[in-house]
Amino acid sequence: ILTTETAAIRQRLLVVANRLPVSATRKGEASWQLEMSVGGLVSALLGITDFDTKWIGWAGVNVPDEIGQKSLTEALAEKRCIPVFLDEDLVNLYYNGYCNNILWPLFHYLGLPQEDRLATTRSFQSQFDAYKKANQMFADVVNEHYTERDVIWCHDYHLMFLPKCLKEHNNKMKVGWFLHTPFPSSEIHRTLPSRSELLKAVLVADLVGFHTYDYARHFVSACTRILGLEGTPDGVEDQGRLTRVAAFPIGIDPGRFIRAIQLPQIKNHIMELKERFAGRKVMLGVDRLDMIKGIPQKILAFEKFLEENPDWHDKVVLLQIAVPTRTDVPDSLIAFFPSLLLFLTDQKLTCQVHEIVGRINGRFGSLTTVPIHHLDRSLDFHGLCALYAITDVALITSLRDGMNLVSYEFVACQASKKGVLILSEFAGAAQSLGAGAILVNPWNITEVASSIAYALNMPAEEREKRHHNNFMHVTTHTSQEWAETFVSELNDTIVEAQLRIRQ
Ligand code: ADQ
Repeated sequence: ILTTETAAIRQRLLVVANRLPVSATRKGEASWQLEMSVGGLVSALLGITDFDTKWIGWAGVNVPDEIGQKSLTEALAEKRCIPVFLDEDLVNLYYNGYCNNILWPLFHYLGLPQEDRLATTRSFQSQFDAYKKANQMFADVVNEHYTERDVIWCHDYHLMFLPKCLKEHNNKMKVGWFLHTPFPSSEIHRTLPSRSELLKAVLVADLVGFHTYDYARHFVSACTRILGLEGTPDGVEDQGRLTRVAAFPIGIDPGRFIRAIQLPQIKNHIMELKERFAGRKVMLGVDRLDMIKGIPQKILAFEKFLEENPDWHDKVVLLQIAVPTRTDVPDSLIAFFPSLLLFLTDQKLTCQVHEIVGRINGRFGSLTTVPIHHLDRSLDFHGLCALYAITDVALITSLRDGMNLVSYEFVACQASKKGVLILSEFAGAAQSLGAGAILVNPWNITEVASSIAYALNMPAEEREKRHHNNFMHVTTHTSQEWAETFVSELNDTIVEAQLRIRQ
């Protein structure tokens, strides 16, 4: 019944994510500047047009006063966004603390912070309490805007408590939860002090989704081993109630990139870049500046390649674009939670990368050229497309990555050049682009260096074949299809559950 209804009307979709797709900057008491944010989730959801979509999330800014909150709510309404207002202390404990200091590294296999035991217990508990409180605040905003027949799609590790908060308020809500990061092996997840509470809160959702089958399998194992529940081919069962667990690999909106590189102004930009790097092969890395993206390891591998291949000096350039996205961890928080020092903050990572790049450019550069151009900033969409289009070899060496959309974007822009993709085997994308990419272990610098040599020397025929495989995948597994599949599976799951109850 539900599926017939949803086919007839454009279903309202409430997308709930920690961050809204726009960032707000205050320009006056009641005036705001809104800018699109950079990130994988935003890129993927931009492609969704089949639903009547509203976003609920934090606008990335502290707004303590009523005038500010009212004016920002109005400004965001025009972008179909609804803000959740979190105060500074809560953001520190919930976002910088529990989300980015505990869950993010743990889910990417970097483990828990190893600090003084007493401090861990104290800071861990306050961060976890803040996490639950923040999730409840997101739920309160959803409850305020919810109408019957809406579908609620909760996103990512920031909101693992949200399904529980929502269903406690209204058990009839249709709630799906999707994780954009890897879900680690149950042996890693079981080290988390709040391991059971988090799993139970997620299991309240009707549908739980991951990028790959492996992540889904790890989640089901965690539920069976830690909670003692039963894993079935469809998901996890608890006293007759099934939570459906499945893989929904994300994609991009390929048409947006394919159309962009045909635009006259981008074609001009492509010509300029080609002239600028004439006589040299271009290698490209585009990442958010984050430990998990393996930027230092990538640059060290490039250095090894230069060391071992003197013929390539002056004939190849690596362009590494790294946008800092989490620069707001304040010193006061670091003083309070020494654990933060054990993970390189963005600033420390930037310094480390600058130091390595400086050393390599000093070692292999000349008066006229350097082998690495490293930019710590975001590029606009057109600039990014032009760079993708002129690239001979894309180098993506994430130490772990839920999926990695940069690899997809690169492939979409390579219709004429048919460049090579070197891709970490620890990125979810390795499972979808494995047939076309050269897969590498990013920790093995010698292997990455020899893959660079292989990619640069690859015969045209092999390049074209590999590109064709990748291009077919990227253009048929789109973000639109990803969202439609998830939401229709969520609708079907609920219909099936209702039928089971009636029987
Ligand atoms: P991210 O970790 O943000 O996403 P990714 O999937 O690569 O990683 O997406 C990054 C996005 O930001 C891309 O659309 C890219 O174009 C853009 N971007 C990155 N650097 C940029 C720069 N310097 N300038 C401009 N744009 C830049 C998380 C998970 C991923 C998962 C996505 C989606 O960590 O594994 O693929 O969500 O689920």
